[in-house]
Amino acid sequence: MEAVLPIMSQFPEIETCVECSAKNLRNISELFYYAQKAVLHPTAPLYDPETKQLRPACTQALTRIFRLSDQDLDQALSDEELNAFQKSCFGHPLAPQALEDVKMVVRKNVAGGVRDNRLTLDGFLFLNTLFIQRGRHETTWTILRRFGYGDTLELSSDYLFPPLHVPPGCSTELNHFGYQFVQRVFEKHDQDHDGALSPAELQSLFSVFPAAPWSPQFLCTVRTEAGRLSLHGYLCQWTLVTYLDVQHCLEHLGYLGYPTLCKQDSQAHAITVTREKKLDQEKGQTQRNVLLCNVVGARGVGKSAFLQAFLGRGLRHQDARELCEEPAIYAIDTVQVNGQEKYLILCEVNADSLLASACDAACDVACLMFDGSDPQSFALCASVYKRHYMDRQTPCLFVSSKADLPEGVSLPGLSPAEFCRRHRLPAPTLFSCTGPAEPSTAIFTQLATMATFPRHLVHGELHTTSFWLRLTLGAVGTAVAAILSFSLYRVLVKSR
Ligand SMILES: Nc1nc2c(ncn2[C@@H]2O[C@H](COP(=O)(O)OP(=O)(O)OP(=O)(O)O)[C@@H](O)[C@H]2O)c(=O)[nH]1
Ligand SMILES: [Mg+2]
Repeated sequence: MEAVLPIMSQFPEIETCVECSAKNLRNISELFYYAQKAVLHPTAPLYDPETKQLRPACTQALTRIFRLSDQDLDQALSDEELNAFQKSCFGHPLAPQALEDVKMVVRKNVAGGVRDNRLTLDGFLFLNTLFIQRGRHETTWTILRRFGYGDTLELSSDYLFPPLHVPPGCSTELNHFGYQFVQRVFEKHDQDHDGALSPAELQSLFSVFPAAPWSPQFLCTVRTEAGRLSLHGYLCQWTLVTYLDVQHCLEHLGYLGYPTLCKQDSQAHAITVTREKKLDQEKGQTQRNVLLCNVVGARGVGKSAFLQAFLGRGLRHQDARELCEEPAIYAIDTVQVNGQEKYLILCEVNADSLLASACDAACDVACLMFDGSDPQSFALCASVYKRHYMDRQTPCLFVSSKADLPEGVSLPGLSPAEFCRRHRLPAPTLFSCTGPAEPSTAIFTQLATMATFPRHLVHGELHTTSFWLRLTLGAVGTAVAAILSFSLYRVLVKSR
């Protein structure tokens, strides 16, 4: 042993030295134990033996873990938070005495390690240093791995991108668990409880990400309240990301610690993959809660203005001018369809690009926009319809924009109204973004309804009436069924 000690102090990377003998079977199991430990729970990535401090990457990872575990954001872990942390990492809470002992040790060794009987970040880091110095680095590794860190102390791609199978024709939505989780995160960071996140509060929410997950531009795609992000706008943003880019959504949920904090295998638990669109079309209705509407039209017809109008912003709205330096190509909000809330995503698509390339025109409903004051813009809309939507089952609505301006002189050929009639489409709807009041929302409800019941509205006005009739009958039917079942329930209760 004497011969080894100087070597050990010269080479700090030597973790353990065990004297053993195959002949006498001395320390054989210990040898394997320590060898295994050196491989599974190496000290080197965590701790620098020369400076006797945690390495920066380890401090960074533990700091993020601390922030995620600090539920009320008071920069310290209460007994409750410590227990929840302990439970998610090790499967069981700490005994009350053990909890007190831990705090006592920290109090003795670190000034400011315990504040108001709560463990601070300094205290938390000290505890982990102590584990490692006492050869219990597997404890720190367990914590790190439970929060998704791999051997290089980065969140592993297995953790950030768990497998999620999305067959073609299906879409992705956050489910009840997902919404509940992201709402909890919102409430945690809404420190002044005013129902909105200020830029500073948003910054604090983003602090567990390596970089801000959403560009500042996103405030342009959701409703805002005087430039601030309300819970509603925030949930819309999550819905949009989940729909458009589920891999990013999984990654973001991973950074927020979903699997650990919700005690699930992965954040795929928060996602619902919808059934194939073909099936929806066969059945004439969809179970999806998130619907996509392409807003297609020639340059300058008012597509961006239409998207902003959907978010309650007229042409001269303050937020639109302050937040949207560049127009966003998406807008998302909720719409009531038959008393049920649906998310509707509007996507601005330039008609030229749709005609020039084999660009994907797929959506749940198409809004074909032309400028009512410029009849020439209709031709492009009609071409897009014929090229992309005529043979599909996608419902289409022609919208005549800038209805506040005088109607343009009609050109020879089919008028928009005539075109729609020939193709058994609903008559063009007039729309305007100007005016002192918020733009009308009826058109967005109409688009969402068409997307929800694709087969009914696609064949035009005549069927529209019977469709609304059926909807009404459906609603009456539901009410009758509810009354019947209620009476039945009373009979059952009475007969007991
Ligand atoms: N009077 C009037 N002007 C409108 C209306 N909607 C949009 N505009 C104006 O029309 C112009 C073009 O509007 P945008 O919303 O940028 O049109 P766009 O289709 O997105 O244009 P591109 O993205 O360039 O293809 C702007 O100057 C708007 O102010 C409206 O309802 N009434
Ligand atoms: Mg635009």
